[in-house]
Parts: sequence; C-alpha cells; structure tokens
Amino acid sequence: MLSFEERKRLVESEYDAVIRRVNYPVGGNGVYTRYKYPVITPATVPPLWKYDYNPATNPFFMERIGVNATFNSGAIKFDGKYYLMVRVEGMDRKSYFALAQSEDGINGFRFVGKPITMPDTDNPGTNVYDMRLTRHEDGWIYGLFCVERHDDSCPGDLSAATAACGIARTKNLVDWERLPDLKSKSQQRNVVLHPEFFNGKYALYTRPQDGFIDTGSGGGIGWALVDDITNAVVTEETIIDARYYHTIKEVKNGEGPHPIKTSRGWLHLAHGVRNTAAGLRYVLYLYVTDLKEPWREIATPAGYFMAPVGEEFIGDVGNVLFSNGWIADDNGRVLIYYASSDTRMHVAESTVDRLLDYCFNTPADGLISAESVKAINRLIDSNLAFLDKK
Ligand code: BGC
Ligand code: BMA
Repeated sequence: MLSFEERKRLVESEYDAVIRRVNYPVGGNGVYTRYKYPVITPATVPPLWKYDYNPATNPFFMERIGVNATFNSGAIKFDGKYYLMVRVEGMDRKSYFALAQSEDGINGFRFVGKPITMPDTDNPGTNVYDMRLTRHEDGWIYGLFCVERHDDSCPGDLSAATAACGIARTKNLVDWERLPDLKSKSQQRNVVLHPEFFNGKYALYTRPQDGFIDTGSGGGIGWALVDDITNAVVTEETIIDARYYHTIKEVKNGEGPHPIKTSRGWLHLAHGVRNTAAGLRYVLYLYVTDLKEPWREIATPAGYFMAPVGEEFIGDVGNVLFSNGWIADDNGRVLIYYASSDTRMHVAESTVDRLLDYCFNTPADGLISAESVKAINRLIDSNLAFLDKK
C-alpha cells in the first residue's frame, strides 16, 4: 500500500491531469457539436475538499468526504469568464452548489473557493439543486433552484417530499442573499427567471405539478408574473409549452436555463420526459417565443434536439440529459452545458443562427405517424425538384 506522501502525490497528479486535459469537438449533425470529454466530473472536485491533509489525523491519506456526482449546472459569463454553478452531490445524497470557472468555456473548468454557503429560510430545505442563473435587468444575478423537504403531512412515508422554488440573489456569485421561497398553489420544480421585466413585473417560467414526481394536471411549462421578487407570489399561471400524448414530453417537461434573446425571438431550451419500460427518459428540446410576447410560441420543432449517446446513458439515473445552463457569446457562439444521467457535465457548441435555423426549419410535431411521413415526403419531393433543376 502507498504511504501518505505517495498517495497525496498520486491524488494531486490525477487532479492536475483532469484539469489540464484538452477537449476537442466530435462530429455532430450540423446543429451542434459535442465535445469528447465531460467538462466536469467528481474528479474535477479539488482534493482539498475531500481529503484531510494532516498526517497526524489522516495517516493513510484516505478520502474523508466523497463526491457522488457533479451535474445539472447553471451557467453564466461573468467578468469575461465562464462559470458553472454545479450541483455537486455528496456520497450522502445531499446536493449543494459550487462554482467552477473556465477561461474559454470548454477547457480547464476548476472549482473556485469553497462550496457555496446558501443562506436558508425559516423552513430549512433538506436538499437544494438545479440552479438557474439569470442576470436580471434590475442589476442582480438571481439563482432559482429546487428546495426539497419531507412532506410532513405523510408521517409514515419516508419518500413523501415537496418541491418548491428557492430564490437567492448575488452580485458576485459567491455571497448570496436568500429571499423567501416562491409561493404558489402547486409544487414547483424547474422555475426560471426571465431576464427582463415584463410590464414592470418579474416574469417566471414555472412548472406546476400536483405531486412531488407527478405533474398530474400541471400541463407543461408555465408563465407567471410576479410584482415583488422579495416576496414572490404566483397568482396566475398560463401554460405556454404544453405536454402531449405520444411526444417526447408526454409525462413532463420543464424550462432549462432562461431563454436567449435573439433577433427572431426568445430561444428556449427545455427538457421533455416520457415513460418507458426502463423508466423515465429525459431529452432536450428547443422552442422559440415572440420577442414582445414571450409566452407566445412561434417555432416548435418536433422531437428532441439532444438525447443521450454512448456513456451519457450510464450513470446514477440512466437515460437522462438535463440542462439548466447555456451561455451565448457576443459573437453568436452558444455553449450548451448539459448533464448526462445525473452524473457528469458536458458541453456542446452551436451558434444562435444555427439554433434558430433548426427551430424555424424543423417541421413541428404532427402528433401522428401519418403526419411524420408527410413531412419526410415533403422534404424528399422538394429535394427531388431542386436536384432535377440543377
Ligand atoms: C432528486 C432530483 C429529481 C427529483 C425527482 C429528487 O429527490 O434529487 O434529482 O429530479 O427527486 O425525481
Ligand atoms: C428531475 C430533475 C433533475 C434530474 C432528473 C432526473 O426531475 O429536476 O434534478 O436530473 O429529474 O433524475
């Protein structure tokens, strides 16, 4: 067995190798390009967060506090650098937020400082996760996240839980001011703050759900206006992106990060869920809403935009892609940060122009096989007509 010093050297060199690894693009379908390696895994978490460095108290240089997964990260560009607010999950199943930084958004993500100390409300959460970051025009950066608590109305049931939207804000991504949780008549996961005021009010993308897992009568992604973000109350919710039978979002859906403002509309990234014999399948999809009426859909490409491939299928909760962070650069590049199977973070690269082209030119879902065949035939016929002319 290795000595304290040998183990320490080994652990540190493995960490350095992970941080220094150079990523490269691989293939794709023209809409986006994946990158070869995940950008963050549990191996990206610094040894300082896991090991006791004192040989007197840790003579074997053993890991003390392990990390199970690093996934579902919020994303933001801040002072010219790329930041992910990572959902880190310990071996104790508790999630917390930690900030990772990269110079170019693709390589060298490293955790900075310490895990975020998130102030609590009077009713402490058991678990917090999946933060969406929004730089709002009011001057604050907001983090909206899921706060999970045991449902004490079911005392005998240890799995009964409730999900609510936690709200916090910051100027520097490190020090957070906690605001009261969103008040809403239903449970809420996947709530996202729109970056602009709408008629002088804060606008939220919501995801009403009857139960902790079941969305039940919750029809999809909602839109709600809130007068005061320091005491946020949802009084009215309109469903703007509905669920449908036999689509990728039959069972549930939820807004990803906040939409990107483009010349042609608000570009949205969301996740859709369907059930299978092997459990739930989570995929990512896009849609566009009107610039002036952000609740009105103007492009709804059918089906998924990204679904798991290769090792992305494997993890704690298999068959899951989930995204709550993307960054649009001034030059039109879009970095899509997505997690696979509740285990690790990846990046895919595209551009605003490509994503809009995809949204406006992919046929919408006709909801039945016959319509899908018609759409393909229209494509073939127009190809044949075009190629004949040449
Ligand atoms: C998990 C989440 C999951 C949710 C619903 C929570 O306990 O932490 O990752 O989305 O349950 O399944
Ligand atoms: C949820 C999400 C994510 C998670 C997914 C799959 O409902 O909110 O936290 O990635 O399920 O487990």
